[in-house]
Amino acid sequence: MRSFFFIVIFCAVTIDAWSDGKQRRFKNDFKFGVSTAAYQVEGAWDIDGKGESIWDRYLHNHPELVTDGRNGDVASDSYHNYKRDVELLRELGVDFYRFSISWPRVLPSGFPHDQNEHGFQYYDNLIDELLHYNITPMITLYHFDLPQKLQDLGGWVNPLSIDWFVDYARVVFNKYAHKVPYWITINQPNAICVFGYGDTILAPAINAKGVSEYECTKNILLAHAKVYRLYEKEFKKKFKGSVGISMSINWSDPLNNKTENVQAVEKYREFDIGLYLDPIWSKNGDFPSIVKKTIEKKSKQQGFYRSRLPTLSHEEIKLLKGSADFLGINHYTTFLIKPSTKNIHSPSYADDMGVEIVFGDQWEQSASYWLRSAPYGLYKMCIFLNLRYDYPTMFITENGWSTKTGLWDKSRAETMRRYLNALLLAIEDGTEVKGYTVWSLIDNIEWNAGSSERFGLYEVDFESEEKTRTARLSAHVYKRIIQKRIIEENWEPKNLKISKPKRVDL
Ligand code: PNW
Repeated sequence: MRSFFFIVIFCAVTIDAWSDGKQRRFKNDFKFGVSTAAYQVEGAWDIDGKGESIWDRYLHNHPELVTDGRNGDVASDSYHNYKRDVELLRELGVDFYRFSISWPRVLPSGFPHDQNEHGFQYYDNLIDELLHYNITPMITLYHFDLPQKLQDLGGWVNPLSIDWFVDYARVVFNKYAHKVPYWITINQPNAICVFGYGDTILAPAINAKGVSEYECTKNILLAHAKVYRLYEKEFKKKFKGSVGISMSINWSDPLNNKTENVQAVEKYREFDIGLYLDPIWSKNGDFPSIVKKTIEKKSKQQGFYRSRLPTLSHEEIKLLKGSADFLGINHYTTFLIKPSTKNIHSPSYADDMGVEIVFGDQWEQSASYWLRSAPYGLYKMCIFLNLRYDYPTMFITENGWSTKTGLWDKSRAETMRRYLNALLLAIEDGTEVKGYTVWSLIDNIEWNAGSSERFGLYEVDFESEEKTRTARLSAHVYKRIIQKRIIEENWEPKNLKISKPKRVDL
């Protein structure tokens, strides 16, 4: 009896304070998957006719920027290991695999006149291997790796990029629309434009602050919408697939309840979420009016002759509105927001927002400086999106956790459970979410962080010739969740050959 009480009390404290301990279940049609991206896993950067991407160029020119010096030249070598990757997917029992196509691997110069059959062969093989084992492919058309040749022409700030992307998408749809039911046009437009054009955090590291972020945003959203309309018009009837876009949406809360912080977070959400989602999901379309007003006013004060935020024409608003079958959400963490006190570069996106991000030090920290575990944020984000966009159909296209090396990744397993619990609560409260995707299947090249931050359910031994993959604890836990469709708080696999370190290795 005593031990029974002990167990009850123990369970109650291990469940999050905001949860009620009730057992919830993922419905049978809820889909589980894992994700990777071409540059981060494929390697083979110049093999079999692949063209140079902006990430090849950027990290070759700046090896000093990569934390541990490991770039994507070889990465996890999925180009040669795709069969092993599919074995892992089978072992996990996932319903789908989200991966991206490297544009310069299939169209080395970016344009459709010059198609690389060897490049397509790789994706033919991967897709056929997946289908053979009943794993559904979910393809991201663009995950950060623009052909360098197109960057030489201005990349996403050139309005012609809209046509370039539509032409590329047409080539890929022609090849694979009959085999692939889920399409994501672009991964994280906000990250591409803010970090790649307005900063040096991502390639192409243009750092043209205050102007290029917004030009890029307009073009990339229109590129997405035109590809959506292309599929809708020419492929949808026949193949019945869905096309969405993946946005980076973390939750944000005020640092504390001071009015200034509450106002700051409201502004932050308009810039961080509204700017990218309103044109597609809001009733009236277009960019949020607060964002339009703020940038217009600031631009005038700064001596610009027009707003740095480009306008959307009536036709463009129409094209964008409703241009997605689902909202892909890459959700990792929660940020705390306060008005900015630092002197920041003006003009810039950060200056337009006028807020500062604080990383909540009450939450467990991953191996990435920006990533802390705050699962309640996933719940709050879902409710916010439901209210603002009237219960959009969603897919969690990324959620994950970073550690250092080591197979005993208790922090990843635990974080995954807690985020999935939060998702179950959000579903119970009406969220229309079709599936959940772990980032990532395997360790890979975490952009500038190289291999110093590991996101894989499977560890990759980058030193080994064959880039050996080994299941971590979290792989076993995810497999069990997929099998049982419930979260068991303290479940651990029996007879696991992973030796537990004395200290949990974060
Ligand atoms: C995503 N943040 O990027 C990308 O889609 C992946 O390629 C990447 O490997 C993964 O997340 C892990 O970083 C993000 O600061 C990068 O909140 C940073 C943030 C979110 C997403």
